[in-house]
Amino acid sequence: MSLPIQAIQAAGDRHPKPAHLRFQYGTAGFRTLGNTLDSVMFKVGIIAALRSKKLDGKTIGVMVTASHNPEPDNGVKLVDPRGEMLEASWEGYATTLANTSTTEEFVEALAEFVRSAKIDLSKPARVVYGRDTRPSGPALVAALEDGLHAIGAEARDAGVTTTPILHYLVRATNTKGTKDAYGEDTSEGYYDKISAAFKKLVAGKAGIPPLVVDCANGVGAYAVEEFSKLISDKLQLVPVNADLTTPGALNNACGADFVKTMQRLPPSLSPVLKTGQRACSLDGDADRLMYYYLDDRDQFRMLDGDKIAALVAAFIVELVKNAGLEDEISVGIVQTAYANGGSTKYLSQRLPVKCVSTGVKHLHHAAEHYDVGVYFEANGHGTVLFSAETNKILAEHQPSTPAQSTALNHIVNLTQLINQTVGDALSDLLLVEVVLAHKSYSGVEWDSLYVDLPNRLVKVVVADRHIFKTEDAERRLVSPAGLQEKINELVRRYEAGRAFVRPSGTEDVVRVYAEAMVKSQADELAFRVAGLVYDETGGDPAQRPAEFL
Ligand code: G16
Repeated sequence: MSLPIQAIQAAGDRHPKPAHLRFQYGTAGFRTLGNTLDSVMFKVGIIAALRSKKLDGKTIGVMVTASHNPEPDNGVKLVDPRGEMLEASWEGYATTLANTSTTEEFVEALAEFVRSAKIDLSKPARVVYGRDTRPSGPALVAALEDGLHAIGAEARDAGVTTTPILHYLVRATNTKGTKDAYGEDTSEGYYDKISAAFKKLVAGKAGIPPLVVDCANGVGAYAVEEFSKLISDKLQLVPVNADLTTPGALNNACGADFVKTMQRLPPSLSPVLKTGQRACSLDGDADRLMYYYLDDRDQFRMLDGDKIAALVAAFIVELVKNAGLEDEISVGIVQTAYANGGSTKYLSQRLPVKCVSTGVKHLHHAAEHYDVGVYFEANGHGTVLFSAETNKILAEHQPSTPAQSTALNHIVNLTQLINQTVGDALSDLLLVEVVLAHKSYSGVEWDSLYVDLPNRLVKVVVADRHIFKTEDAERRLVSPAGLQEKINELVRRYEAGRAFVRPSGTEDVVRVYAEAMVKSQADELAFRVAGLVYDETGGDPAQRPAEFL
């Protein structure tokens, strides 16, 4: 069987590549201005179908989203059969195919790819796709559908949905009717599975205070509404920033990325949040979660991905011990260079901790090496993975006391509550609420697990971010040559100083992170390093941002 060249050619001509642009499958797929992505979407439809054929007709996911990015951006990423991110080698193929400049070139490159990747075209192609609420979404989905149709894929439209639900659907579809069945392969199945586990875990826990949820004016608002219908007798979710119609509102002065970067309350929450009350922010596709509260002096206190990891890991370790399984199941943590020095110190005194490059795909793979792998990026993106062996132990373990039996049940329910395919803001939110309810913690007790080092994140707009290359889990620059030495020289001048520079994989910027013993010093270090980055790339001195000291 061969490729339907004519159909691809005819449809491809309706989706020409903008001549001057180069696309790259980055940290989380292709991501750039939505109005430039038409050709990419068409090609991704075909690539997704080929990925499915390569994997014997397993269902592949396609999510159209730019997550935390501003509204004019959009993007697309592929989801592999177990709900995990696309295998790394295919990112390169996707980039090559997306950059073919004419339909003829694309068709030729496809034929060559099918040959070299040994794809059996007689296999079926199955794809499920969804999108977030961005206005550019429907047109991009239409281009994707053109690609899927041209290659004859069996496609299922999951509609407007969160990224984690799309990942769930992929895994649930592929495991349906097997011993690894993950749940009903519908959104309802997702909500039912998670809310049922939540209710079991908080059974008997009365008086959980209401939780304010900043939905970033994105698709998470729907998910909050759906969960509310199912769990409001146990936990009242109070949605704010659930405006899905005002142009430009998505992620604007709200959402998880705003909170993490600005380290302050979204202005829209000021009138809503009371002293001591906890609240949280989702991002535009509901895969990140940041918690926070106002302390007794009404100061903003942030509980980020590192704090979530510490809270959750300690809880699981305690349950494992109470279940009598501490000799059989161990818990490990995965972080990135953005993890606060305070959290790394606290966690590594208690558990094995590994540092990997930014991007959930890197964390996910590293976490798979633990019996229970807790991975969170500081930006609130993460989940917990239970290995197959751990699930087997949990299923076979015979508790010898009622207390052991209770702890075992709790762990089993956690495996159902947690969306193990990818970071999921809603599943993580319910997980945090379970732990807080069990520990009788307010934000204050949770926050006091360890003290964060003051830190600062800065974005630098440069002419070409691709000249920045890193090593050692992005903690050291190898290119441009000599820049790392200059950064080291600066860092040495600050007490508890640490800084690193890396190119973003989702925005056209270079990111600078710095921390130090005192906030003003962390800010100063970040801006000094940003100044070095700016100068290094030949930035115009007249345009140099004033704050880059
Ligand atoms: C994506 C990735 C995250 C990553 C973030 C920022 O998040 O899934 O793992 O931390 O981008 O990446 P970068 O610093 O390379 O821009 P999201 O929520 O935007 O999909």
